[in-house]
Amino acid sequence: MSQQFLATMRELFNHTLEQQTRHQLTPPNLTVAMRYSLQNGGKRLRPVMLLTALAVQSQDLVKYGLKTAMALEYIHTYSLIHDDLPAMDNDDLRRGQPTSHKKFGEAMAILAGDSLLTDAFYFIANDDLLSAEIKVRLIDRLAQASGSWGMVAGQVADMEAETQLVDYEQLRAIHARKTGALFSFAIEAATIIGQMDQQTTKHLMAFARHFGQAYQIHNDLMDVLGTKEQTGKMVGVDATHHKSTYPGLLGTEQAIQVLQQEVQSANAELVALQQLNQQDYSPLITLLQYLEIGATS
Ligand code: GRG
Repeated sequence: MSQQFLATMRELFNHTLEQQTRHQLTPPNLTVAMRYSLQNGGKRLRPVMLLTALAVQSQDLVKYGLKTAMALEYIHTYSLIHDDLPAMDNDDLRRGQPTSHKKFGEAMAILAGDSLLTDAFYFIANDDLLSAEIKVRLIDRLAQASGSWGMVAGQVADMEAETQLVDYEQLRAIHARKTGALFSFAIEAATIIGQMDQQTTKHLMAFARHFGQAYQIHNDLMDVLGTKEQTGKMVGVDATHHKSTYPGLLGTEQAIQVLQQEVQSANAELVALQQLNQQDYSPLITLLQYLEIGATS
């Protein structure tokens, strides 16, 4: 039932995205490169999380989250394109397909990423369904989550950790920003748009923080335990790139344990909310299934 619910949110999101990207007045080659990365099999976890958090509060709220969900997926997509570039992870495959720079060349990949990053803020600024006050808060929070206080800061720290030894707390701090910040924004945006109360916001934000850490541990573990077919990218590359990872630091067994603890903590926040608000949070609980070892889509 909840899986079905998540699928409905994903379809609604995909439909909205398709409408928007089809009508852009953008140079054709740039549109093709942007659409290639936007439309080639992303799981849509962040937008689905945002829309689902709204839907749990009230189905009527979902439409108010669509443009912000698009902005979030645009920023996530830009981050993947740039992360794959030769100057960063130098990956040839993403989602089982050639990466953007392999397909379109490095310059176009950089520019497609630049456009996705910039256009994200346009979507929120031009959302006719939201008040000016809410839009400014969303733009502020998204800028903080993605820029030099958030994802980019995490990416820099991750890069620097390739040549330094980091401890467990430092690793968590890196991934709270690199991977966690966009998941936190997904939930925070829902709390802002849905004007949720303080207690609900507190529990949901804690859920997002645990989810973000768990997502990174899962990602690291799949690089060690998964196959190219499961992950859609080359595996075993973290060790080759001297990345600081959870299995690298803790060993595989303990990394799995920490992953399970994070999933349990995320789950506990939603169970607490169910009791507090007498609402059904099971669609968000179902999102945690993505964090089972072997789960890829
Ligand atoms: C280049 C500024 C800049 C930042 C890059 C997020 C990131 C920062 C790099 C990606 C590295 C990575 C593989 C992180 C692990 C978590 C993660 C973001 C995985 C990919 O996200 P999914 O699984 O991707 O949601 P899909 O393909 O479903 O969209």
